[in-house]
Amino acid sequence: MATFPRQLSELPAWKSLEAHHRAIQDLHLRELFAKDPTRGQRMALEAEGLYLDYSKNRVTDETIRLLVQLAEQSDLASRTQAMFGGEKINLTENRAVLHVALRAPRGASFVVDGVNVVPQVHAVLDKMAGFANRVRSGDWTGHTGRPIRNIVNIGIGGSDLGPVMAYEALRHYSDRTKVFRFVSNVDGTDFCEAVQDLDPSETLFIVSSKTFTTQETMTNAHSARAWLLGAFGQDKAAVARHFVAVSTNAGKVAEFGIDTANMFEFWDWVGGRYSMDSAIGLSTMLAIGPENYRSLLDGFHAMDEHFRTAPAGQNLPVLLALLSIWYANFFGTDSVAVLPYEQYLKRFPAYLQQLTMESNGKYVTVDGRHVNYDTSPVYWGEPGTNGQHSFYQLLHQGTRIIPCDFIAFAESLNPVGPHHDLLLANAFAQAEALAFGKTRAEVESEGTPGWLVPHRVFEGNRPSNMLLARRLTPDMLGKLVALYEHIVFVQGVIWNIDSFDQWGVELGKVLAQRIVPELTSDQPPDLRHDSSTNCLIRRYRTLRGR
Ligand code: G6Q
Repeated sequence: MATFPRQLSELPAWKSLEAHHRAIQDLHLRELFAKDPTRGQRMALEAEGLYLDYSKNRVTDETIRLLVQLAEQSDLASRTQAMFGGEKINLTENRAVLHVALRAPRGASFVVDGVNVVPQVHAVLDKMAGFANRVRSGDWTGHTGRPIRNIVNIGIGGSDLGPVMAYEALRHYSDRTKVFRFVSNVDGTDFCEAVQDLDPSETLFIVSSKTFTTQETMTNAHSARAWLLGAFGQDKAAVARHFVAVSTNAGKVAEFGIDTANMFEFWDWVGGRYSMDSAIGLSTMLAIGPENYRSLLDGFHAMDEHFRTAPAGQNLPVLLALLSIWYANFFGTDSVAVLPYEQYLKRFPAYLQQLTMESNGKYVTVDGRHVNYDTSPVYWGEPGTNGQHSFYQLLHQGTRIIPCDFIAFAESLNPVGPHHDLLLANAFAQAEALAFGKTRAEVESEGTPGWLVPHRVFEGNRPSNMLLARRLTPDMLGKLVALYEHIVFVQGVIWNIDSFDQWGVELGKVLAQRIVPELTSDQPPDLRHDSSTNCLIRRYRTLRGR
């Protein structure tokens, strides 16, 4: 695999964008809309049932033209081909990046090391479906013959955030007779609270871990096993009926005591944060059933195809990635607010935080140089309208510009009274207010006393995207997630970084291991950290009477 000896900031399109930014940075959205009454219709894009209004961005047609040039000069087309072609584009781990194969239809072909992986993908999906149907129908029973009513996913990071988000997002489609819980934190409270009202004889644990060595997950899995065995008089035979695993590591799964017949496999070409549609989605399939799960995968696949084939200027992920780069690298903004006006998407911002920041929070290029430009902004957010009563103050009148992604649906899954029209009115009104603000003249014309006027003026010119779809379905969730996956990919290509490794996470996994014995040893340990860490360890030991 070749490296890419180019300097982003030396590309002609980058230089042109710098000059263009100087020329238009003070243009106000009010002027842009006044000059072009068709802007709202023109600067919109629809693909796969997802409508994007990007007219409230601080861009002109020239900006978009130059950004598309930047994508071209960054070899986006060939890098995209390399990903879909199964090349080892995760350079630092020497791995292919083929989450797109996870949602490929039966009969498609994605090749890794000369092998078409799609049949393996479907073999696992079929095995998952067989298992899910047995659990959902009550045919799979626990140790004492009782059907499973509670499903607890144990996993962390990529083995947790996707499943949690998808369960919450698709709750409307889920089997309401079952209880779903998710345990991730090594803090014992997470596990204890998750199981405190559950009957062990009706509880199934899914231990989800790509490596099956992650400290948090293995600690929680061992506590779960102890909890279960405690209820069954230490009868180890119970484990096989109450534990299944999702992993790439059959050896470790067997060592834990889980029958590998009840292990659902995935592969090293699926990164943790790109794995919610692999077997890591077993809890999602148990919740919504295999057919809805297939529809989720079809949604992902439809967006993959759009991304792979649409020209840059009409390509949703490419355009959104380019706009994010426009703000992060030329306006110097350092965060993006993701604002779903859909309660079911309450965990979507948290999910996106890992996807975006673990992928693109990097300062070294693929060829090992320090970047001389910013990479991923901080992604954060809360569902509307709650955010409006908290941090939107800063979005409207703070000193920083924070580009916003609004996500809304025309139809509610819970149509009750006037709620949905009110919800959507709020989403549209917020985007409008951010863009156009409220001028001094407007505030004065309302009879506002002079001293209060500055406080009530809104400068506006705050950019946002509005994503609007008909309804939150499994298919649409798949499209939305794939949209952001590909946004992250395009950003990474342009920033010339490896979006698929996570050395920062690996560091944390190692560091804590060294301190554990220093906290627990009977004898005072020989501490060789810095004075702050040494002091904290000693104080903890004193507080714990050690
Ligand atoms: C994701 C990261 C990380 C990972 C967790 C859990 O891309 O690699 O968040 O998912 O560390 O790892 P395991 O699935 O191996 O337990």
